[in-house]
Amino acid sequence: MSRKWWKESVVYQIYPRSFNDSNDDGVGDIPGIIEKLDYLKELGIDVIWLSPVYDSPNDDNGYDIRDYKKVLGEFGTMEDLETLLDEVHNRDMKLIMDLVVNHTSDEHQWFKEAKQSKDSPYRDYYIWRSGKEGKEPTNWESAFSGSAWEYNEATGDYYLHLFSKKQPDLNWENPDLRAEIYDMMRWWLDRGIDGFRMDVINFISKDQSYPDAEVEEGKQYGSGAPYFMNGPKIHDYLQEMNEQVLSGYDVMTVGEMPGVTPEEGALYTGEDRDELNMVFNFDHVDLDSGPGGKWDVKSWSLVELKEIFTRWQNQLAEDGWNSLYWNNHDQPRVVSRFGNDSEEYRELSAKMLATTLHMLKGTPYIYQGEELGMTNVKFSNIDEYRDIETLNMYKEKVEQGADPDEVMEAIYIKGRDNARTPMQWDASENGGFTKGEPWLAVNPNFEKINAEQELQNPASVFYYYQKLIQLRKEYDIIVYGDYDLILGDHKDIYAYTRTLGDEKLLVMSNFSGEKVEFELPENIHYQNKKLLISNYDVEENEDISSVPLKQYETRCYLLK
Ligand code: TEU
Ligand code: CA
Repeated sequence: MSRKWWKESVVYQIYPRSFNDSNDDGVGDIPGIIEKLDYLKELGIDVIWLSPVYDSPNDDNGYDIRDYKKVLGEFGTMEDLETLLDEVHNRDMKLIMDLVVNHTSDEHQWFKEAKQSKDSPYRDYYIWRSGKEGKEPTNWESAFSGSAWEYNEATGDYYLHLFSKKQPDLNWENPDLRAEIYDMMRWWLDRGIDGFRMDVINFISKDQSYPDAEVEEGKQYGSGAPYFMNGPKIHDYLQEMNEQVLSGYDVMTVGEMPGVTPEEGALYTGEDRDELNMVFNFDHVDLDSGPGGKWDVKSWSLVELKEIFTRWQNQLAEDGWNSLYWNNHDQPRVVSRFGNDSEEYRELSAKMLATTLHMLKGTPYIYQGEELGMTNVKFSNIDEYRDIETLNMYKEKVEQGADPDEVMEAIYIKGRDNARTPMQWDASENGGFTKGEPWLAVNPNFEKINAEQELQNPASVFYYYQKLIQLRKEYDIIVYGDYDLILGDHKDIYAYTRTLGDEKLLVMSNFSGEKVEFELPENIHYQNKKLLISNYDVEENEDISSVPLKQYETRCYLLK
């Protein structure tokens, strides 16, 4: 397996709207990010992934781009972005940008022209179909509720939007559109950015026959996913993009891919296939979703979680590379989801989850605030929420007669605004994020959970993440060692080893709030052991053939 800088890196995701507001208008901005680069350097991360900062009407907080080559006024100027890039590079870090090319905003110049007439030169940049018997061309549901098709008066037909109706899908069948996207990518790479995170990039090739979806009884729309996820030409497009753009630069790429399987993941990331470096899969974050989708919340089991990670670890063991994440701007906070956010166990379980993830084989991603153990939020009124997915879903469900309190319960568990409340910098008003009115309220627990307080406490979650990142720099085995699951059937313990040469890492994590006994499998032999990290105090010479693990305890040993 070849050595690569992006395999040895830790990535930190910034959601700019919620990171740091430098001019107190309530919205995070690029100068605000620059102010905090020393904080990120202190944490030790290598790469920053910046969620979209492009010009946008913000129907979906920047994932609806109006102009790919312009910075959103609220966030600053192109000059600010250039300064950011320089300042990141000055600190020996890298910056990757979000590439959102499955769709644009409906306010993008291309779409404004395309929708005017069937003869527009941009018409074929988007996906148009005639209605069927006065209805939409297919019965596909949009990710943000309602039909995935919108009628356009001027042309008398419908355009496809897998997300909001202000996010029309681009037509990748059109070579001119593809050339235009590649051009735009080169334009950014020539400015010195270090790669891309590619939004829903496995959605760009659609089945050209546009079949109807299966629809559950009593429902109007169904999931068109089988006809656009990992579609027929997806590998052709990614290989073309690689050949025309990426191969000319030493950059990293990670493709966000809902519905990707480990087998497909191996194809997307295989070294000789020249597509992408990594993908984000959704298997572990779909674990608590029932058959009705993400809002159909169900309980999860550790055995299943281990199976999912292990499947990905094994499938990409020889060829390909994993990305490792618990959190991003779309997911609830991990400590509330797979840990325990009570006062007693929040920090312990946040550290346990971090260890479990960072010691797996792959490139770890940290989402802003995760390094502080930030939690989910519960706003009592739907008006306090801002996320389009949450708001549309709430409206639709309540109109259909659902109990609003029950809908709120699902939002508390799964809503995207859990991740989007502003960064908690200190205990001052609005957690030090802004002196103005924040665009989304700060989580009221900021007085207890904030960066300033954690930077003063050597036992904080922050310094624990710092140590995990440091260990990766010191021990090759953390990056390149082979993964093996142990105690796979244990319902509370996630344990595994990593092997490189004659060394082994041993990771043991108790996911439960009970004490449990860890029994070391007899086939694991060693002469010396060294404790690399733990979230409780541990006797260095303690015998580990049998370990009474405390609540949410985690340990990582190096065995020789
Ligand atoms: O998300 C794609 C996606 O499929 C989901 O994670 C989505 O956020 C939704 O929650 C499904 O329930 C990406 C971006 O990360 C997301 O923020 C955007 O809203 C979306 O694409 C559209 O660009
Ligand atoms: Ca601002």
